[in-house]
Amino acid sequence: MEERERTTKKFQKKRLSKAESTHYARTTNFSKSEILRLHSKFQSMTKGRDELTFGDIGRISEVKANPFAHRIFELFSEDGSGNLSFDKFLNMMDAFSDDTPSEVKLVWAFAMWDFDGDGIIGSGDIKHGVDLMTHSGPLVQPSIHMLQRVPSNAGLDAEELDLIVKHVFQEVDPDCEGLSYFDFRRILTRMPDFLHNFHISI
Ligand SMILES: [Ca+2]
Repeated sequence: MEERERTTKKFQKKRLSKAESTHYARTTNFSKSEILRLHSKFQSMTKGRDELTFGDIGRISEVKANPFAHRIFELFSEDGSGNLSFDKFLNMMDAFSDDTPSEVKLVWAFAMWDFDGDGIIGSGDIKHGVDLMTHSGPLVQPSIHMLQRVPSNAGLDAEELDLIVKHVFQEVDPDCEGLSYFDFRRILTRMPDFLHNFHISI
């Protein structure tokens, strides 16, 4: 018997009630059967615990390849810890599903880049994002034009990082006031690939 099957057998999977699956089907883009499948998957990954941690999922290759994966977990968790209850896990999967309107994805993409949560994407946020992108896996989130040319795993030093952030701002925000949600939306709507790549499949 495979190791994974043995582990899965150690706990009893709970089933969602009809009322719960109906509620989730109403509040997300998923059908009831997709919700049941995601619930079963959630329980397999947490081995029956109430919360999914990044450690439970971080080994999945698509997640591993996304430099923003941990940031996304933080964003969707209730307390910013990165641990997700089933509700929050479903919210995350919903935001990244192909049926979710671009406008909703843009709101989440903006929140993802606004690391300090002040409602503006400033140079500190860009720096943080570029740092993540260049120190983790391959680039899977093409972003502002300049960032697309940053080689993955470049391991930039502080000076190089500052230079890239400066270039990004010359391109998108010459006044250096930081990007509001509307600035961000204007830039990204010129880049249809960005939102096309804004998905997670598990
Ligand atoms: Ca910010």
